[in-house]
Amino acid sequence: MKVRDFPGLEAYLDAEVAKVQAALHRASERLERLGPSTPGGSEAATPALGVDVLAALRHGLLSGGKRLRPILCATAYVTCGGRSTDAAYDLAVSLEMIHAYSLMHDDLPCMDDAELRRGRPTTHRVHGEESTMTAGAVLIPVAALTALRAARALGCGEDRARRVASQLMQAAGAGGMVGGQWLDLQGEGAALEPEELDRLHQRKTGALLAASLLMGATAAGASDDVHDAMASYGRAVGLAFQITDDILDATASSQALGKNPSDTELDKSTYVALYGLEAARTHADALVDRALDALQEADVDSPPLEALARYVVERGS
Ligand code: GRG
Repeated sequence: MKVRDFPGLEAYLDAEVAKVQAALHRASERLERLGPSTPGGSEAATPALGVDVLAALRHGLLSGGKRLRPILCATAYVTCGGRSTDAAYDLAVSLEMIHAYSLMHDDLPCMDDAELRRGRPTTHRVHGEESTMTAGAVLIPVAALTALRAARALGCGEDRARRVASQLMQAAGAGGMVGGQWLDLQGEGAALEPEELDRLHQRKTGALLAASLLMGATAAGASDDVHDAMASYGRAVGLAFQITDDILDATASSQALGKNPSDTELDKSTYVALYGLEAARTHADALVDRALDALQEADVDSPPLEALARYVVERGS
């Protein structure tokens, strides 16, 4: 299995971000229909959402970010034989919806109380806490429905479409991101053991990144071997991503990160505190090797997935 014509990582990321952004705009247009009717538009019955909530949604969903999760999903889909169509990116942005909601809620005063995200004031600082809470919560069912509909549009039968949507919801739920965030909040001020830190981050950050690969592979109807390889790649890259996040939090400027480093301030256990900078880097690199080995063992030859795994640990923000 080989993905041909890889133009190099920078050009690849530019092209992928553009396709993800287009899919996010399609999704956002659908969300706008939940609001009050626009001048000249059809007269809606009672709008489901107010203009302030829609503004918070646009802020959280459309502005910036690396778009790594949808890019991984679309790349896995194409690597496993799928075609790079609009529906593939509609599926991919269901992951970005969950990611966007998680960042909007994570930045709230009751959680990390952050002022800055992606180089801009956080959503609640601009649109208020109520609108941000609501906009984030709305994105959860919208993401599930987006994944289901996109998988159907890609020609997955009903069983496979439901499997894809449930992979997303499982990664987002108590055994995944929400459970990991809860462990993270509980762990503030405590010195976690290595296994506890791994468990926390495999859920909080790793689960959604791993689901990106799984959803792409499942939607494309990958064989069991390739599916397992994508799962192993996703788990390894997910943890490598978080270790790198900790390294960046300890070493990069607010300007480079587009957010204020917060681990020390919030007294969180991190891979850097646990292992030191150099050992944390070595650990992240070893995880990338593990991810690439998993692909090789299943005969998956995907230059973009290889480059994306390296990018996860070499990125500057
Ligand atoms: C109510 C307990 C409870 C949970 C709600 C808030 C929440 C769900 C989960 C938080 C999950 C979270 C914030 C994980 C951090 C993941 C992470 C490292 C984000 C940064 O991702 P990037 O670098 O961001 O991909 P960009 O900006 O590029 O999209």
